[in-house]
Amino acid sequence: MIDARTALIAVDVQNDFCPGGSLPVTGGDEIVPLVNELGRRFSTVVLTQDWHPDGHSSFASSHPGKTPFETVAMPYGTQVLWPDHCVEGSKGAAFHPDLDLSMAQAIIRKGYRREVDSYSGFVEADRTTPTGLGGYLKERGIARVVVVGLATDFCVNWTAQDAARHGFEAIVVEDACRAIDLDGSLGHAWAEMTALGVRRARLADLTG
Ligand code: VGL
Ligand code: ZN
Repeated sequence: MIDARTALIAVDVQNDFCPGGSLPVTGGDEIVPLVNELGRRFSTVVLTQDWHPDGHSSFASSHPGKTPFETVAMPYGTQVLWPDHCVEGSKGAAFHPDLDLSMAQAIIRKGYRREVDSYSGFVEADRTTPTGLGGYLKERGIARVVVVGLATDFCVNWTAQDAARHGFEAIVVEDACRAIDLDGSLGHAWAEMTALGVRRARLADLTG
C-alpha cells in the first residue's frame, strides 16, 4: 500500500494546535509519535504549516466586536474566526518539538495572505489560488496521498478533499488526526470526504 507513488502529508502539526497553544486541539500532541512512525515508511513526506501574518483576516481580533468561533462573511464565503494562531515566525507556528522533520522533503506554508485563509494544503479559501502542492506531487509521480495531522475537521478535511479533486487517491488515517469539532464539524467533514471518495483508515491498516 505504501509504495513509491504514495506520499504522506502531515498537516499542521504545530505548537498552537497542541495543548498549551492558542488554538489547542484536544490530544493534538498525541499524534506526534504516530506521524513520526508513519513518516519513516514513506519515500515522499510533505508537511503543511499554517502561517499567518499578524492581523490575519481569520483572526477574531481583526474584526471589532467579534469573538473566536463566530463567523463572518468574506468575499470567498463564510469564514470561522479563530483566536490568533500560527503567526509567522512565532513559537506557536513552529512544528511540535517532537515531530521528526528529518524525513520531510517539502514544507508547504499556507494562509500567508492577510485577506485569504487556507485550510487546504492545495488551494486557498478563494478556491482558485494554488499553493503548488498538486504540481509538486504530480511532478514526482505521486498517485496516492495519506493525510494525517490537525485538525481532522478543518485542515485535514480540506487537504484530503482537495487531494481527491486533484485526482489523487486520498486516505485519512483517523487515529493520526485530532479534531476541533465545532457544531458538528467533524461529522460534516467525514460526510464531505466520503462523498469525494476519500478513504478512512487506521494506522494499523497501513502498518500491519
Ligand atoms: C486550522 C483553524 C485555523 C487547522 C488552521 O490546521 O485545522 N484550523 N487554522
Ligand atoms: Zn489558521
